[in-house]
Amino acid sequence: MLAFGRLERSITSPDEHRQNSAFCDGLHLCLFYAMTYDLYLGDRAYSSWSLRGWLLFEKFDLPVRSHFVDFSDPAGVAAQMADVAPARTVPTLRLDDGTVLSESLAIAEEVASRHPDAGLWPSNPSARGIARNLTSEMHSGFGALREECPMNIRVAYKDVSISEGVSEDLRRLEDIWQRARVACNPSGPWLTGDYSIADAFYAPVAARIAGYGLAVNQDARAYVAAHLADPAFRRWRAMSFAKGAELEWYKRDYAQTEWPGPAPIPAKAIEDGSPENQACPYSGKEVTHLGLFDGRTFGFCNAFCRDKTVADAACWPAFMALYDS
Ligand SMILES: N[C@@H](CCC(=O)N[C@@H](CS)C(=O)NCC(=O)O)C(=O)O
Repeated sequence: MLAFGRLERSITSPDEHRQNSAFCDGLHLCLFYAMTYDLYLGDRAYSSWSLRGWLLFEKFDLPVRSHFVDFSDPAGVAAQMADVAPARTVPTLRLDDGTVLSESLAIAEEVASRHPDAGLWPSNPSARGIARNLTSEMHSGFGALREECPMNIRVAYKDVSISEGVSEDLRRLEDIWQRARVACNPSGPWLTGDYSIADAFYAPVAARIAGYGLAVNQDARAYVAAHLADPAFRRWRAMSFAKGAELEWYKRDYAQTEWPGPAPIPAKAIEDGSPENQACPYSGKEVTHLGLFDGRTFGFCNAFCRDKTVADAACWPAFMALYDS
């Protein structure tokens, strides 16, 4: 388990992405909350396990109410999760009957069992076995990579020197990813066919390879690039810029470079201007915060909505529908 220099406080409100979505009106909101799961997550910039947990719901369009633990609070993670004891790490999932799951693998398996038609595991038995094996190996392995290159999804470093252990982890990743693709012959970029739990589990690995500029073979680079271009991954990363403290523990002294993912639409927050829209593209509420996107002004209902869009506008369908209209 990771130790943090400064630790966290209590649970925050439901995930803003969902909060600002079409779910958030009157009766729909009540129905949505009555049938959903509670997912406890950590800081988006740093919590690689939280990214996995969140992707399970985001990629497969499953209803969830997210609660964010604050990594910067001195009280610590476990103290903030008192209402889901004995869980003390993120992600943690509370089922509608109150059952608490605090291991990512158990969360993935249970959610897949409860939503058999959602496609969390491949339907082909061989591909499913390979996906399960890849997922299990990620859950228990790659210790050197995880230890030496903690996820810090906001930055990209260059000229990073790595240990023999990290190098061995990278060679192992190249090997198992390539074997999976040879065995499953996927038509797209993912390991075993359509995006599955296995890919969600390797998304933070891709973030580490990208963020630390780690050298991997061409096939592995293509797989990493697919994660960086994935709209759901981009939304998580965009939200990491909109909320969350900068934590010393994750900082490294390496020189920084451009994030190797798709370049965002040039954008910045602004104070004054005449927006093209009167209603926030996410909530439909009145516009109070402004952003400038490639010279055009758009408005949002709060700073989080604005800042996540400024960070990477193209990954937000509701905003792009407005931008392209
Ligand atoms: N085995 C857990 C690991 C989860 C984990 O270590 N999460 C980290 C954040 S990425 C955490 O909550 N750390 C809190 C702490 O160390 O106090 C899982 O499968 O999800």
